[in-house]
Amino acid sequence: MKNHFLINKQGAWIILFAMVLTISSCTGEKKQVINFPATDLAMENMIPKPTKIIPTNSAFGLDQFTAIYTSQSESGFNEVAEFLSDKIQGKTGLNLPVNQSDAGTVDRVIYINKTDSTEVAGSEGYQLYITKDSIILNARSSEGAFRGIQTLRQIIPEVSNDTLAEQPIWPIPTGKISDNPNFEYRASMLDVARHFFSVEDVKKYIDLLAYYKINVLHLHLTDDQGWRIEIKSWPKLTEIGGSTEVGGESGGFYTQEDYKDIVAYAAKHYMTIIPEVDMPGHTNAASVSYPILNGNGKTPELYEGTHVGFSTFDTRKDTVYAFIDDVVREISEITPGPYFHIGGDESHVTKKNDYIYFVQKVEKIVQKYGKRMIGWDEVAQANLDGSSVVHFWNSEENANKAVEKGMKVILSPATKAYLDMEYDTLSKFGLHWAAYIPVDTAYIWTPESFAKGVPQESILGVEAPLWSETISNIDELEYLAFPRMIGYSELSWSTEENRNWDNFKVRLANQAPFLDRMDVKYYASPKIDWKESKYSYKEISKD
Ligand code: TNX
Repeated sequence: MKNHFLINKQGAWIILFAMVLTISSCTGEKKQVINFPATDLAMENMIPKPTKIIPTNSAFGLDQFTAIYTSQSESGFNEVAEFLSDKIQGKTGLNLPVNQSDAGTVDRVIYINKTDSTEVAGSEGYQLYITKDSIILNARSSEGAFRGIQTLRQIIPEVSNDTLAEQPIWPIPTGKISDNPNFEYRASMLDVARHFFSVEDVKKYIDLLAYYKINVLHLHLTDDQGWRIEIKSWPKLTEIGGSTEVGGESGGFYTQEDYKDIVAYAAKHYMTIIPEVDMPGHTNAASVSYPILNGNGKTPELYEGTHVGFSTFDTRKDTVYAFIDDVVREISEITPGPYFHIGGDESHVTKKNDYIYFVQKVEKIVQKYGKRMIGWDEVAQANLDGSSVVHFWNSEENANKAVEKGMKVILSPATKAYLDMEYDTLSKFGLHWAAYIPVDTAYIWTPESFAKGVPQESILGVEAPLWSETISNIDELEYLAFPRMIGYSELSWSTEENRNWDNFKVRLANQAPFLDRMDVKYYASPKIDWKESKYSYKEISKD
C-alpha cells in the first residue's frame, strides 16, 4: 500500500510528522469513527474528465480537524496549498492550516507531494490518492499540483453533512485519480479592443478558467476600434487610440502596471498571458494616433463601427518597423510567456506581396525579443520559421500550409469554437456569420481530426476566442462564455475516448451551484437539465 503513494524522502518525513500529530490528537480524545454511506468517485462531476478514476467507495471526511501539508523542498507547493485552503474556505467556511506544526487537533491530512516518479505524466500531470484518512496529491511540479487541486475543489460537496458527527463534514469519495492533459495549450481569448474590460473583469475570467484547467489567456489588445496597452515610447496610442470603443462608449486601456498585474494574477493561476497586437490590418486606432503608420498621407477618424478589413499599415516604410520594434520590445519585456501574437487576419486592403513581406519582417522582430510568433491562419501564406505557430480560425488551406512547414497549429474553428457566435436565434448577444453554436455543438466535435491534413502531432491545442463587438460588460461576457467554455476545457484536456456528450451534459448541469456561487451570469441553455439553477433561460433570452 505504502509504495503506491510515491512519496520522496522529505515528503515521507512530513507525512510521518502529520501522522504523529494525528496520533497525539487521539491520545487525549478517541478519534471519531465516522460511518460514511457508500460514495462513488467515478460519479463525481469533474470537468474536464480525468484520464483515469478508480473508486474505492468510502469517503474522506473533510472537516475542521483536517490540515494541509506540502513538500517544502520545491518552490510553489506551499503557495498552491494556500490557494487550496483559501478556496476551501470560500466553499465550506473551514479554515484549514497549511504547513503548521502546531495545527492543534488533526484527524486527517491533505498532503501535496512533489514526486519525481515517471508514473505522473508531464509537468501538468498529477495523481490523487484519496483514502479515509488522507488525501495525497502527487505532482512533479507545482503546476501539476495546481491542476490537481482544481480536481479536488470540484469533488468537495457544496453542502456539508451535519448528521455524521458533531461537527459538519464534507465527505469526499475515496479512490485514485491519474490525470494529465491531452493538449498542452488550452486557451480562451478575450477581445478587449472592441470593448474594453477592466482588470477586475479579466481577473474574474481567470478565476473561472483556472477552475477548469485552462492554462492560456490570449488578450486581443488592439484593433480598429481601440488600442488598449500603454506603450511608453508612443504615448498617443492610448491617449488617442484608447479613447473609443464600439458603439460610442468610452474605451479605456491598461497601463503597463495594470498589464503586469494581470500577468502576475494569471501566473498565480498557472496561466500564460499571450498579448496580441493585430497588424498590418485592424490598425485604424494606431493610425489615428500616428498617421504616419498608414502611409497614405491621410489622418483617419476614430472608428466605433464593426466592419473589418479597411485599415492597413504601410508595409514598405522603415518607421513602421521601428514602431513595431518598440511595441514588441515594450510588451515582451513585461510578458514572461513564450508567445507574441501578431494578428495578421483580414488584411483586405494590404497587397498580397506586401502582406507576406510584412509578416516575415515582423516574425524576425518577435524573435529578436525572444518570443515565438503566433498569427491568425493567413500568416501561413508567408515563408515562416517552423517555430512560429499558426492560429486556424477559417482556412483549412492555410492550416495545411502551416503543417507542411512543420509549424504547430492552434485550433479555433469559427464554426465550433467562437464564443461570440449566438447559441441560437433567441440569443441576446453575439453574431452568427459563422454559425449558431448551441452548447452541444460547441462540445460535439473532434479537434484531433477536425481540420483535414492537420494531424494530432501538429496541434498545439484548442482556443475559444471571445470577440466583443456585441458585449460590453462582465455579465454579457459570462453569458457568451458560459457554459460553452466549460466544454472547450474538456475538449482540450481530456482524450477523445474520455469525452461523451451524454455524460458531459450531466456533469455540466451540476456546475450550476459553482457558477451561482461565483455569481456567473451564464446562459442556462434549455438543452441542459440544470441543477437548481437560479437563472431561468427564459429570463435571459430575447423576448
Ligand atoms: C473575425 S477571426 C475576426 C474578428 C471579428 C470576428 C467576429 C478573426 C481572426 N477575425 O476580427 O471580431 O470575426 O466574430
